[in-house]
Amino acid sequence: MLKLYHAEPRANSLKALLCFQEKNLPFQSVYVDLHKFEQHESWFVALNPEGQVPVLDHDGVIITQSTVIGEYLEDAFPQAPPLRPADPVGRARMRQWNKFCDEHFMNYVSMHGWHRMVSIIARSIEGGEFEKLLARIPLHEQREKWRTARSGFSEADLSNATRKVSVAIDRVEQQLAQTPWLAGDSYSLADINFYSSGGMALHRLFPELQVEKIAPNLMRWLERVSTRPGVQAALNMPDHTNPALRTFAGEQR
Ligand SMILES: N[C@@H](CCC(=O)N[C@@H](CS)C(=O)NCC(=O)O)C(=O)O
Repeated sequence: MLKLYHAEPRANSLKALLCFQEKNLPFQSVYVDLHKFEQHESWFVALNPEGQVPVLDHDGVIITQSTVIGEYLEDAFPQAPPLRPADPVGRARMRQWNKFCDEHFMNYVSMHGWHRMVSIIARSIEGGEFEKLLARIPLHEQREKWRTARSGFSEADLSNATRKVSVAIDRVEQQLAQTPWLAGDSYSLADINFYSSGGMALHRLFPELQVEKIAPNLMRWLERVSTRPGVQAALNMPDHTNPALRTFAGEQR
């Protein structure tokens, strides 16, 4: 049996949910409430010592890391619609884009997400309680991120992140001028990764970058991705985000 522990259909949770929906794989959905910090509770840390979603449980075998979950589903269920190019070059291109999304792009979009949304949650918690919650976070980097979300990201870091997002947009635009999908002729895990990591709403999240004007190929790609039935199905999964906190997340829809 396939069981996916995930939060709202956004970012890394969305990436894993999209793979299931695109491959039409039945799975049991287990919602982990990040607003209640369930990801740091001992039962969840026993599943994933990093205290983060998504987590896949396949007949008792635990797989973490959203990009790895996507590749795992490809290997374990080759008969379901493939999300990997058939040829080695296409697969290499797909993995290069995945690396780019995981190691660069996602972090910079995420900083703005944390600045606009998570900081509101962090500041709403009383100081002593906040320190107790921080003490439970297993990853040092994540603990620091929560702390910064409360104190505030610097303008210099935020504008550097915007600059990096702008570089990513140029890179994707150039690729999509040459091929219909990021890794070539077929829709793949690379498209899923870029879309979930923030590509789904760059034009709304960063209006100052004028994405609609400078990246017509990216906008056409976005239309093709977002109207896919698998994508619609994933986006329509329950969203428990407090409506007052949806300024960043809600705009992504
Ligand atoms: N590299 C991990 C990152 C997972 C991650 O950052 N998950 C976020 C949700 S998108 C999370 O659990 N955040 C809550 C926290 O870190 O406290 C992956 O790709 O799965």
